[in-house]
Amino acid sequence: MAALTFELQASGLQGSKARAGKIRTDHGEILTPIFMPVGTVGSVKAVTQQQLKQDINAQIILGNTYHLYLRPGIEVLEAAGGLHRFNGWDRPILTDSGGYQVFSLAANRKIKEEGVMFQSHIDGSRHLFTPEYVMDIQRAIGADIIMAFDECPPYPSDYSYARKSMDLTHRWLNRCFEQLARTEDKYGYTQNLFPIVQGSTYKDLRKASCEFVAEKNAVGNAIGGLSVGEPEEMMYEFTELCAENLPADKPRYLMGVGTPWNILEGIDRGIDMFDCVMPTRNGRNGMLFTTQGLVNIRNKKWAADFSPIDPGLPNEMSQYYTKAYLRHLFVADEILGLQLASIQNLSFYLWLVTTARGHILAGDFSSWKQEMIPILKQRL
Ligand code: PRF
Repeated sequence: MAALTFELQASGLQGSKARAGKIRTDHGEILTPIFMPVGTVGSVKAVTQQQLKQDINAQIILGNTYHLYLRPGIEVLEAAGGLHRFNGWDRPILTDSGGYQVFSLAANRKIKEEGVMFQSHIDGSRHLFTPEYVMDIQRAIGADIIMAFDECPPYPSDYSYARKSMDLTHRWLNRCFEQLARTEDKYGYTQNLFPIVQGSTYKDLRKASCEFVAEKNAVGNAIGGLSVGEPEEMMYEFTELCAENLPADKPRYLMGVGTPWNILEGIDRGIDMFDCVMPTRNGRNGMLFTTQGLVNIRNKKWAADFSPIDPGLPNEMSQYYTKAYLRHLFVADEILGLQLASIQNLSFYLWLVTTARGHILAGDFSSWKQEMIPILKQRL
């Protein structure tokens, strides 16, 4: 069918680089800026697809090549007719390439020109991920947006390692595009490849990587290698530098970011897409993100607080249940607690980007952001 397109609807108001736009895919539209809930193994943990649509208003979710390849495996996914059919999510899906997970999860990994040899974190079995194979796997998973196979160097990395790593990521990127051109969309809809900028925390490398990536003229571009332990200000500085050096008419995706204030700062610097495990992972640990600030729901102070979980969110769940009840569920180790906290946090993240979009279109994003950030950071 049709390649992904991006329509810019507003940008550059009040001195901000924030943009509002519309991405079109064969599985529907995505209004940007957007946050994408992470569904690593094809499931956004503790949340049903119905809740993702009705309560959370998710427009696109993530899957992960490394995890889906190990379990359930591409044979099952192919037999199902792709991940959309398998998990029942009929809106867009983006899959990360597994590069990042191979580095963070797998054992005994060895990086070579050819690709990465690693052992599964599940059963120790040996595998080789090459850029070509990772494209084939993502074809089989059937994501609408597939990510290039990259190496994400740790922070800090010395200059010489960062440069070698970036050059390898670039050579792998060429191989990703070649493999994609040699193969066909698996399930009748278009699968779109996003390249990833690397270059660690070196300005000249980042610029060179943006230039290399921009020349690919892909339908969207990603920034990797940030939010890996560097100071927040440094992440913002490099986000800005990369956004400035990537095409303005294509969506920009900042991978694995971040806190609510990181997201607003990213939007302000021209980022359109975000993903992070934080709302779901922290939610399962009892940390809530709300329109009023941060809540540790296990805290005794909520024991008899019968106010809604989040009076500022429009979704029914956040209005219907009380903080006292949710605290009780956590203290009693009830699985419903994990569900409600995950829905709260994802609803909040989607509210945040949707509200940001409204302010970008209204032309007052900068002043709204300045007002919001201290509220989002405060501990209730
Ligand atoms: N590369 C890939 N996935 C990622 C990252 C990256 O650098 C990051 C870094 N924050 C998160 N997820 N492929």
